[in-house]
Amino acid sequence: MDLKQIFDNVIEGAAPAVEAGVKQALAEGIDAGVILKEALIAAMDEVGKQYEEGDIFVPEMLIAARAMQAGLSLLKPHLVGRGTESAGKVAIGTVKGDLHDIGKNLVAMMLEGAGFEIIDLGVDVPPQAFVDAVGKGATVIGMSALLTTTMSNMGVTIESLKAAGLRDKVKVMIGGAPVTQDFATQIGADGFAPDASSATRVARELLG
Ligand code: B1M
Repeated sequence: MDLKQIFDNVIEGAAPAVEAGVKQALAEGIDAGVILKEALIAAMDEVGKQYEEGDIFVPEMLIAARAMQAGLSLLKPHLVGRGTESAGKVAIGTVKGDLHDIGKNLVAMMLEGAGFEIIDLGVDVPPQAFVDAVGKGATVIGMSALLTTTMSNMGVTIESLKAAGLRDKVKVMIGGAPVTQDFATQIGADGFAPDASSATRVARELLG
């Protein structure tokens, strides 16, 4: 299976062809992590570039995202391990105003694979919902943001945790394309991860 074909089909938004390609690649023994990185994630990067250059618009971007998700769901069983003992409970969501969820879902999937229990708060998550998750036993709050206009809501959530007297009861990890370690330090987050596999490492480190 040529991974370039899966890459092209994601960009075209051809979900059935992406599914068929991913199935074939897996059957041929190509590593799920390689398919994810070289075909699916690489294609979304290209989609982002084309959008930025005005070659495609939001509908095309959305159709490509759906095709990516179709491929991702086939990879999930291969990426997620079978940990039995919980490594901690992570409440994860995309911050208020932001609807991007592919990266957040990928991070949740990798954390689940590493033995963490996941409370998936979804997208467009208001600060109070993260605060409420601490009451439901979350030991880590994971926030994702893809827009420069929504990343400030991560800081707002941290302030809400402080106001609720819960800041020292939970670790806060953040990530997403515009997020940096400097930004994490600036808003007082405990950890930053640039990608899904380092998110697992960071979550483990945060819980000692
Ligand atoms: Co949007 N979008 N989008 N979009 N979109 C971006 C983010 C953009 C960079 C495109 C561009 O201009 N090049 C741009 C943002 C510019 C900016 O803020 N400076 C943009 C824009 C402008 C918009 C709209 C405003 C467009 C419009 O309506 N005019 C709009 C906003 C809607 C909203 O949220 N309110 C919008 C809408 C959409 C769609 C709905 C069409 C769709 C999302 C579908 C979905 O998610 N279900 C979409 C998409 C697909 C993208 C791009 C093309 C791809 C995002 C993606 O899924 N990447 C994106 C361009 C790009 O990023 N190249 C773009 C793949 C994913 C695996 O990577 O999410 O970065 P990522 O996650 C990584 C890491 O960041 C990290 O790990 C992940 C895996 O390695 N990570 C974490 C993420 N979260 C983490 C959390 C952690 C740790 C690590 O700890 C908790």
